[in-house]
Amino acid sequence: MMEYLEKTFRWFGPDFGITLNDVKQTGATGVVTALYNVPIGEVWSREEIKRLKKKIESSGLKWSVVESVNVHESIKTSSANSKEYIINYIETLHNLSENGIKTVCYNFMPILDWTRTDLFFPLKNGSYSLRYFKSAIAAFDLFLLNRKDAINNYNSNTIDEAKTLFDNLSEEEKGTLKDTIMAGVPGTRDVFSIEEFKSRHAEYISIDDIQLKKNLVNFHKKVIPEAESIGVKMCIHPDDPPFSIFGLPRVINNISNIENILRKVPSYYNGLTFCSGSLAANPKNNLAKIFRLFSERVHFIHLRNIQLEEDKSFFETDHLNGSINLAEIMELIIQEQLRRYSEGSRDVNIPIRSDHGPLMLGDIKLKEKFYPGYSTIGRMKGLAQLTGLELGLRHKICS
Ligand code: CS2
Ligand code: MN
Repeated sequence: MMEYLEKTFRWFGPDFGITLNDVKQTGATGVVTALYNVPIGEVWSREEIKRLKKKIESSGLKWSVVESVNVHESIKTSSANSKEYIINYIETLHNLSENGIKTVCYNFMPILDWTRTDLFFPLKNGSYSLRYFKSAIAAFDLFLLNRKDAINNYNSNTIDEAKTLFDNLSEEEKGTLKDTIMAGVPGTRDVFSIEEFKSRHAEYISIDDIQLKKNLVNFHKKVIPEAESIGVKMCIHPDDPPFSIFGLPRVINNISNIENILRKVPSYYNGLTFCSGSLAANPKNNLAKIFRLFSERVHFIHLRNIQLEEDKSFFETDHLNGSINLAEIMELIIQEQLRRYSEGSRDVNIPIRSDHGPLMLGDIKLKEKFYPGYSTIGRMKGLAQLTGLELGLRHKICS
């Protein structure tokens, strides 16, 4: 079976260090992108989608996946104007579908997208990656955000560690920590101010995991039937990290929560983005088990590796080194492809991308250009490693 995975590369636009023409050299044939200039919640017009699609195609690539059509905070908190935002969301899906773009990734994380405490963490080989260090989160929460209930979210060890860490930071380092944690949505250079974050946080005062799940299922009840009718495969991205931060709820974070939520609106079009790096940050998550359970509804794959440190801390590593056995996951992916192939499915070439990559070699001096985690060479290396892994395993499985 020569049905390879569709290799893709996330592209944030020309201001983020790599051109579409360059993407072709990475080995990717597909582009993962979004209309980053449209404010979250507004409709993506058919014309603007068409324009970007044309640009991608004129470079000899395909717009494979949208990542992300972001969900407006009003939908997540189910506040007064959520209905309008859901209507807008559906209209965007229609406009994408009319342009032939049928796979849409999104997430349901309150306020922040992925969160890290260090965007320039040195690895042993001289490259840099991203780190999430629990005590640094606690230091920010307790001493910069000064969140009222923060003290209840950490044990005394973490609080002591956070205090020592904070006391040793210069004013400049405190600013960097704040800007790192408060980084907004990928593909923008926005950073929340403490005040803005606080006021957004206040919107979640009465929203616990149960309520957030309800709001997500409600979103699915409205959106998935529409997506199904126009053939758009929705695939939710897991929370990163997959546990509560700053007392905020998180619900796409483990097997039972994901199952519970996806089961409420059972549809092929209510799918999952399988992101190894996000899920693995909770060592209780069994990635192979999660993949097996949802494999039929995995419409998009993010592979990257992390090294788990002490409880709830981790840093990102090269794709083939770290706490995750990506060979095991790749084998399951190929088996799922075989199953789809034998059923005559049209979705055998599942789009995959190297999710993040180390900042390395010549990219190090260009670091300001890239969105953190999204430099060119490190992701290209990751994609090449994954492609080799796929080729070797496919040869083994299929011969
Ligand atoms: C990324 C996410 O950290 C990650 O795993 O893939 O930032 C992802 O782009 C979004 O959360 C998807 O909506
Ligand atoms: Mn991901």
